Amino acid sequence: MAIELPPLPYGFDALEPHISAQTMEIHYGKHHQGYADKVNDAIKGTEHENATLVSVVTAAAGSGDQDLFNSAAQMWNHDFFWKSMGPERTEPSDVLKTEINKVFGGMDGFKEKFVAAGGSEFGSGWAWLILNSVGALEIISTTDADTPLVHDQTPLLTCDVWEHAYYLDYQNRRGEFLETFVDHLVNWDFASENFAAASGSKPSW
Ligand code: MN3
Repeated sequence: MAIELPPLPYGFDALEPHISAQTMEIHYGKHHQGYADKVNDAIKGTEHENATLVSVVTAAAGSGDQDLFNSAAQMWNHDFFWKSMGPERTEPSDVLKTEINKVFGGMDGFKEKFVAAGGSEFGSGWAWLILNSVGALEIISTTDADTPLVHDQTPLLTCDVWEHAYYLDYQNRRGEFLETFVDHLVNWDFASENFAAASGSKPSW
C-alpha cells in the first residue's frame, strides 16, 4: 500500500501574490510528488511497505538509511509546510501568543529570530518554530531534509528555505521571502492547534 501524497490544503493560486501559482505547481507537483514517488519506490516489498510516513522517517534515521531518510523526511516536511501557510490572515491563540511574548519579546522578536534562522542555513534547509525537549518554544533551522521529528522536538510551524521554494518569485532574496512568510502566509491556527495538542492546553480562540 502506497503512502499517499496528501492534497494541498488550498489551490495553487491561493497564496498569490506572495507565492505564485507557478511556484506552487512546481513545488507541490514536481518536488513534493518526486519525494513521494521515491519513498514509495524505496519501501515497495520491504518491511516498511505498510508503515506510516512518520515511522518510515524514524526508522530510516535510526538505521542510517540516508537516501530513504531524505525522501521520507522531505515528504513529511513539505506536507507540514503547506499546512503552515494559508490564504487567510490568522493570529496565534492567546496561550501561544503569551509564550511567544515571554520567549521572543513579542511578535516582532519572533519575526526577527525566525527570519534570521532561515537565513542562517548556508545551503538548503528549513526554519522551524518548535517545542524543544523540555517543552519550551524555540526557533531553529535544520539542514537539507533534517526534521524535528527525529530530535525529540515537536514542530509547530515551518518554512521551506530551499531555493526551489522561492527562486521564481524572489530570486536570491531569501530574507524577503521569509519576511513575507511571517507577515502574510503563516497559518497561526495550525501552529496554535499543534501547540495546544503538545502542551495539553486548549486554545481560547
Ligand atoms: Mn521544498
